[in-house]
Amino acid sequence: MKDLARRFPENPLLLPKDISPSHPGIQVISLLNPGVFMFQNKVWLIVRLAEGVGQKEGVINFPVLNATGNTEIIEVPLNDPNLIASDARVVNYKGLDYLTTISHLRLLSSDDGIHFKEDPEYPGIFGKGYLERYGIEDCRVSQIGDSYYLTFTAVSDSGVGVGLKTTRDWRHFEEKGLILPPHNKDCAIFEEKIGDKYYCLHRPSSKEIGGNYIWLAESPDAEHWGRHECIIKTRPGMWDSARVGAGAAPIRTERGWLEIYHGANEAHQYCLGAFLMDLKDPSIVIARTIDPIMVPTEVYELSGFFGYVVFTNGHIVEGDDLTIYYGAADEFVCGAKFSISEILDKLKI
Ligand code: MAN
Repeated sequence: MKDLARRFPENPLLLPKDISPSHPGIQVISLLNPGVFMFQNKVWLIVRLAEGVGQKEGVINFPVLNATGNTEIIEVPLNDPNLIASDARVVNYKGLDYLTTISHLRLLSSDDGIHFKEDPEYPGIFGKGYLERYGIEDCRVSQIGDSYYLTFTAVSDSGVGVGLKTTRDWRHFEEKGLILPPHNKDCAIFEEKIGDKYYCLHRPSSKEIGGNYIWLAESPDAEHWGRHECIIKTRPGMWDSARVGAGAAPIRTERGWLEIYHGANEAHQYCLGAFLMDLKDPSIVIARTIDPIMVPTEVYELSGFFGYVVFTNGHIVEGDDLTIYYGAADEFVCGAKFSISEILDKLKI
């Protein structure tokens, strides 16, 4: 299917083998879903590294952080009747859910937006404490004034929620704790106030009544959130029928706040779409794309750790040019360019 994305010819920009694991005995399984920001005139990615141990025949391994903060590997025979392992990303063992990998975040920078490298002065950011026992994932970065707000998925046996840190220099971080409790993820803070309020998009989920929808919330300080409103739902029979979630911070355009979001169907196939919110009152959704603006089509999007996935939570805007960085097949980091006016033209009331 033809989409609106102009993929970088250099894709994939980063593969798991390009980054060293956090410690010996563990392997980088996937490199994915980078937050993106400008700092010191460079493009930076805050990339998710999902680590685990290579699979051995007849058993499944999954890592957890123990009470002392070290990674422990649990190994279970595949024929164990207490094991449910039908998704590459999660397993259920003795009634408890575990991830097959544990994620942390790494900082990489680039002068040209294509070649990225790590700098030892900016070390990795790891899950801390019992609410991040299964790791931290999929960080969005919003720049407000000279502060950067990092919203990320905090995963533990207590659930999946949204954590917040702030920084000015990427070396010292203020820990703001869990700002949205389980089950919640995909939180993107608007980069400017509207009136005297901060706004964010987020994605609470319900297994019973309700679903995986995009919500809007407001806050006096970008830390404490209230007045939640459900603004974007899944659409039966369409590419975004099972789940939808916000990408990076909404983009201010003349016509409204433009948000790039991911949607998945029941077969867990992830595409990207867009919607537009009113500039003064973002709870009003003015328009939404019918067809996806990006569909997995390339080999590196169709097969990998979890195939048929394009997922973005970071971008750079320069005039009409939108450069998104995205996770492909839950394994690689890639880049693509869009024209903002072309996306706006596809929006339907
Ligand atoms: C889903 C997937 C995984 C992720 C978990 C926890 O299962 O998005 O990649 O690790 O949720 O957030």
